[in-house]
Amino acid sequence: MSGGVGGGGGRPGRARRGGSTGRPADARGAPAGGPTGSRSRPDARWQAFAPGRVNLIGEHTDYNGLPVFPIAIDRGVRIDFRVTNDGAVRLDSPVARFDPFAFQLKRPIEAAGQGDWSNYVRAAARGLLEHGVRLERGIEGTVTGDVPIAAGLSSSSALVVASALALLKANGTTLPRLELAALMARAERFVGLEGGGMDQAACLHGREGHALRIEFEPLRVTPVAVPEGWRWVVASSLVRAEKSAGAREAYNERARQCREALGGVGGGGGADHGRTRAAGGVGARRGAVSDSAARDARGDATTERPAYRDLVAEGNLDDLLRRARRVLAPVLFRRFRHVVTEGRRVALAEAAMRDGDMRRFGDLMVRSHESLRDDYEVSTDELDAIVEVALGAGAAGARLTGAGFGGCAVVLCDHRTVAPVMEAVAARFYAPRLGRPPTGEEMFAVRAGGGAGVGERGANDGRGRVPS
Ligand code: NG1
Repeated sequence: MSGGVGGGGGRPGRARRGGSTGRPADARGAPAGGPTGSRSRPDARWQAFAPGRVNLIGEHTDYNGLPVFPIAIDRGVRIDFRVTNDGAVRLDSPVARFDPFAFQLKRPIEAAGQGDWSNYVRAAARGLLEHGVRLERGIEGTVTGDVPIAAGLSSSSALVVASALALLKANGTTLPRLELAALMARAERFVGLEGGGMDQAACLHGREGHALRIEFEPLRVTPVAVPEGWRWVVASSLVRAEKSAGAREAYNERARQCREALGGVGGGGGADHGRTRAAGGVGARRGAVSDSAARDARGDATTERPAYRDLVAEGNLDDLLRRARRVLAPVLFRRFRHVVTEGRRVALAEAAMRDGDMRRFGDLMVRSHESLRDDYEVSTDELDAIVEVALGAGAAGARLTGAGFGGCAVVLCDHRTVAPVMEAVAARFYAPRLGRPPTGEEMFAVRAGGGAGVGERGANDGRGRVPS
């Protein structure tokens, strides 16, 4: 998100990991803003916290109705707030480029300009109101956080979810987590991204020490214990993946191409899908085929066409791909191949994690990256370089995480390889580009953390979680 919140000086009582500056970071990972811990909100009785996430495998599958396999991370977005009785939402941020804003819950909520961070809060409020939640009271407070922005770590959904939890608390009401996750996935589309439902579900269902298999239509979340000794490292490519701006079109184009490819393969096999028009371009039949996740997220009318899930479940993947190659233009075929093989890899990766087989899991991460690079075309030279250096230094697996187009890579190591891998990436990727070692905002180890919550500020347990 460009409009997310960066930095925050750490949550109260929470120790920062070594290497962190302890100050907020902008999307390039450089320290930004002031010493935000000093912006106290003595009148803020409440605190909402929502974590970012790192997707371990299952990329660009959620909006195609196929599973994903992320962890919620031990970094997130926090809103310290008090309740207002006039229905106003007034929020600020210690980060200079995020201007304070205000809007009224009792009037129609319009979008602010493209890239404006308030849109994520407006999206949450609109989503709740359209769902029939009565929001009589507003919130006034300060947003802080330590998820790097526009990095594919879902700072945007963390802000959406934290805002929703704050508004629900202010109005003395709650929603079941699954319902809220599906609702916020729809709501976040207000910013113009045809996204799936992974981020909001991961944020709300995070569990310490667990990865999350998330399935769609209906939304389901299954925690899977991360084996002892598995270590995750996140490394920024130093390139922003601005989903509220530049990367949005490329992302939405992929979603359109997937729908068109599905129409070609599922729609009887004889059609000339994409062969006579620019793939995913002006001629793409947007909305003509609605896959299950998109239906789930958008609440669209149902369609008789099979979903990706049905095609993958039909059985032999090679047969399916042979059929797809016959009927699809090359670009659409590659998009299709990524989606269906990635769906298969998620199932295999979950089995590898349950077996404690790091090598197998790592191999699947590498195959996922190759597919995202070659078939889905969302990687960058920088992401490829991080993956190559990490693997060369002994990592079990590495891949881009999130939508791509910049953002971060995630690397799987064991306790012995984590230090040499981080040293190699620092020396061979960051040093030539930055002329200095990376900060703890550019490369850091993450753990699978707990889910979002809201409660009294004093109830924070020191690890950023508050009771829901
Ligand atoms: P990032 O760019 O990592 O926040 C986006 C989508 C996800 C998913 C991934 C690609 C939103 C809010 N996020 O995530 O749903 O599609 O790309 O796997 O739409």
